[in-house]
Amino acid sequence: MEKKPFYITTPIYYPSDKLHIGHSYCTVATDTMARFKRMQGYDVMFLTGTDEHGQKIEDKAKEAGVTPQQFVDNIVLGEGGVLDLWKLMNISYDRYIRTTDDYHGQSVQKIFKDLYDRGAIYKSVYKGKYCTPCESFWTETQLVDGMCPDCGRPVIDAEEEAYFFKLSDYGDKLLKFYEDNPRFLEPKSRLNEMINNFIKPGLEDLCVSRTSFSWGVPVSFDEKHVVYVWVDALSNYITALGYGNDAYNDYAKFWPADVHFVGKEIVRFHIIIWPAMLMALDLPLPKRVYGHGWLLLEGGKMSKSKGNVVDPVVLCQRYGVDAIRYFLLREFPFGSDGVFSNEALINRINADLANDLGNLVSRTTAMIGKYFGGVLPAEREADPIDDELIGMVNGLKAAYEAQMEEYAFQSGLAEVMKVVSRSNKYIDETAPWVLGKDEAKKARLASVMYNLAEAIRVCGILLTPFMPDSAEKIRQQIGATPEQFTYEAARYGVLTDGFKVEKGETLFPRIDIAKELAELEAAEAAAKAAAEKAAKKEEKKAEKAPEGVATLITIDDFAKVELRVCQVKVCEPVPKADKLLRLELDDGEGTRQVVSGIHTWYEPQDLIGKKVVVVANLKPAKLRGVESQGMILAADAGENDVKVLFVDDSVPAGSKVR
Ligand code: ME8
Repeated sequence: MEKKPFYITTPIYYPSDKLHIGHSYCTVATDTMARFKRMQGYDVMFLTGTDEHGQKIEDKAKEAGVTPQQFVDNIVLGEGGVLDLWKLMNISYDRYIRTTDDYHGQSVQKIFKDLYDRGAIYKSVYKGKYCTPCESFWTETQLVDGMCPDCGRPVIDAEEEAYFFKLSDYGDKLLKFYEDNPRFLEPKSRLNEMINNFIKPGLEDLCVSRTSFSWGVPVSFDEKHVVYVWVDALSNYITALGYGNDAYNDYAKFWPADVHFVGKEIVRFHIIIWPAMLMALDLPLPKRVYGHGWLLLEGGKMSKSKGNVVDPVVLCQRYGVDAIRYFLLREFPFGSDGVFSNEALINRINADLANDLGNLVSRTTAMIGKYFGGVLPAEREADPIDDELIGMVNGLKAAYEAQMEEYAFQSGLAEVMKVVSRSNKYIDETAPWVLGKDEAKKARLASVMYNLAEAIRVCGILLTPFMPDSAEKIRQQIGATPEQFTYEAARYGVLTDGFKVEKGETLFPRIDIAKELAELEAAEAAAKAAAEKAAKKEEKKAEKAPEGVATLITIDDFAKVELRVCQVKVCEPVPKADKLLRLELDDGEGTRQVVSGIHTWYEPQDLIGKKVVVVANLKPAKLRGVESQGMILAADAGENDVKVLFVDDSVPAGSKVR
């Protein structure tokens, strides 16, 4: 029978910085779901990738002194880059798309042209607010305290000729679609927020092209425009299947997607803009969008700019990939935010993996080794005490599946761990060490061991999507064949006589929490000290700059500074500020007020009537509440001495200094 297709995606990441554990969260979840669906027998397409265009990347590349392509290549393909991280974390994607891939660019051009030809895109003038880091346009009303509602950073005014997508046409259509498809967005709670904040106030047409930078897909019929990054990025979900290109031929099979997993802050793009684009193109809409929560760190979202990144590579090296994968999906409900801490991580590893699961496997394999040389005899003796455990083992798959179908990873794992705990309790109840002393109880002991082996096997199968490597080790230790370790085999009674148990390495070593936290703290302090040292070095370099190591500027840079001769008319100390003088200057055009920190070296009478040089186009600033409209030039004349540059009296006030 032909397998049913299942198409699942992660957001495509901005390769503007190294990925942090927050990014790994969604990818691990998607990977786990993809593995679960494969295990269920679906033909899975798991897509991930990188969103490589936009002003932010262009700016960062410039800062780094490389081309944008080199910049993204380095972060995606370079050592320790995105692909290395996904390999380390055992991410089994079927396809990786880079928006800089040629085929994707061609498709985006076609999609844009198609939307234009259908009248869904038109040319006009853009006026509004733009958040550069988020690459998002906002209307005045969408700003929160004048700042970007997504990231809280300042926005800039923008005005330029641009193409617009008629998003305003889609409000009612989207509302109807949500109503007809109540499970389109999950968790449901996010839908009201979207409707109330974005759709009810009225959707505005969306600016979908830029001319202020060039790092993007050019609009094919108007090449000075590049396609807005979100139109470029969202299209990846179909271009990666071959829509509008010959690179792949999977569109008919996999579209519409079964689910897009996305972080909660980009739900808006996925349930408003993306469906509207698809409606305009007359294409089917994805079946579901799941908006997961954020991993927070000390109350704030993780991000490099906030300086609180947790490096997934370090975590995987310290605790093992599977322990990290398990923790991420067991600790936090997928739809809600969760606070990440090293302490919670270590506690979870110790409690669930080392104590419960690891112990169960090692105790059981050790006992089967000790009492039966690794192979159970055929003769068994059941007891009513076994029934509860056997019942739980038999019911586990259905309970787990019900949770997994809802993307409730945490609850799916909880079901498995219930059986693990029950098995440990079963060992205490049956006391195999007592049975082992009595030759007449061998058949009973064999039965107890068989039940434990079965519980471990079934749990191991269901843990496979979460911890693929550890599950495989469990399979080998318990002596199950690959056929006895399939999803179909996740029920009691599959192990047949003669299976051979091998006690293997400890699956999850216990972590000494006090020692580990101290080590982490020391490592963190060392990293902080190193960062401070590097910053100081930079500062020193900057301080030294005027003495000759200066950054070279061009004559055009210098021409931007307006230096003017001014005559001091009034001069007096600024109250409650020992070092400041307030001066009124004749600058040739009128009076200008300047505040200067030279009181240590000059009294007002030393200055009145004198002519000085002033930086006249400096942005006004307030010093102790007094506005200063410029800066008087002075020289550092010694260790602690400053001399104002006076100008010959024959030079008229207002003369330009060049
Ligand atoms: O948004 N916890 O890319 P991105 C949980 N290029 N998830 C987190 C997180 C955290 N601390 N930090 C980031 C983009 N994420 C776009 C997507 S899709 C067509 C384009 C998640 O690299 C975030 O919520 O900024 C988002 O879903 C994903 O990482 C990628 O973020």
